[in-house]
Amino acid sequence: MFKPFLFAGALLTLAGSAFAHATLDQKEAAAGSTVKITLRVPHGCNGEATHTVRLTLPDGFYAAKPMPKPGWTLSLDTGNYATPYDNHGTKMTEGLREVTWSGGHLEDDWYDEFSVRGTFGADIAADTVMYFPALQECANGVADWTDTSGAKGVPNPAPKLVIVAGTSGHHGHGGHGGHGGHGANKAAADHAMAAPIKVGDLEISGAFARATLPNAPVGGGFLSVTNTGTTDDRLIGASTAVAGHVEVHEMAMEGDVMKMRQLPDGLAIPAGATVVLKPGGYHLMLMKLKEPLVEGTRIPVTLMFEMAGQVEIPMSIGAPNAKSGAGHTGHDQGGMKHGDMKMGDHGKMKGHGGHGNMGRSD
Ligand SMILES: [Cu+2]
Repeated sequence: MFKPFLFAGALLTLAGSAFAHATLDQKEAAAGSTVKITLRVPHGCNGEATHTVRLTLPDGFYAAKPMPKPGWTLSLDTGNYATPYDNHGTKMTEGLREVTWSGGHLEDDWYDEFSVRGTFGADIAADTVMYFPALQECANGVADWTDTSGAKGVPNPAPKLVIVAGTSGHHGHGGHGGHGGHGANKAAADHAMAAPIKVGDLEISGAFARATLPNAPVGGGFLSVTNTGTTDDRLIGASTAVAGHVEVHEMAMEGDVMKMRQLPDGLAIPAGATVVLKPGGYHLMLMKLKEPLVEGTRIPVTLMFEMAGQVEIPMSIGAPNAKSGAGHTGHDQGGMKHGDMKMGDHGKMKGHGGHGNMGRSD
């Protein structure tokens, strides 16, 4: 399960571009239409058979119903919509957000489809891209299709379709005022905050990083991991295209000196526990940044866990002094933060070069 070569850094995912991607059968859908969307799964996880398929539904895709499949067990996650849906005068505030088909067996060289029917919001602007991030789980690995950046050439693009203008008007839909113009990125970002991303027994939420100045050598990444299982796990590494490499760090006061150091064995995620990476505490250190982290954007970050394997998550870039992600995860993200350190303290930080921009003052 543990694959040391992942630490090469440049390798973001096992599912390289040599493989066909998981995609949607539908290339577009009309705003306001009720349609079936179908995830096409063309291969397994690096040769392994797929036993579980997870499909995350985007904001703007309402009143969804999954299609059961013989041989697979359905499980459903419901939650609040970021933008409530006015269904002919009835305000709908929550619904299906993620569908999991598990316990199946889809060989690497087989093909299958997984469907959900739902309604696209009538007020979604034409040309909005709707992403349906998907994750395949196999005995030892995963194939993730969760990159919603829209960037060309990423190895694991999320399945998507494009909204086209509705053809037959709004069917009497009224009261849509007040939330016009939510673009795909915002909807996806809201959703990334709202729903935890799951890999194995782990649930990851509230991932964010702080915006950096141009030419800043490093940035800090933060998130919460909840281990819902009965087996201890460990965050052993991470990678992202925008950083030369990523380290798992802890930060702690030693006397009156703030020390930051790499955790050579990774960060334990005990069974049943939630471990919070936050400013001033544990964090992902994005080293050798290739470009600045820009507030309001997102970067894909691949996390590697000893037991659960790897998963790619979207990390929202917040303000330079952000204390938590844009969404509310329910966790206390307060407490000591980098901003609590005076700039002068940074000179005393031991164990790293090039961390001068980490603890920019609030
Ligand atoms: Cu650090």
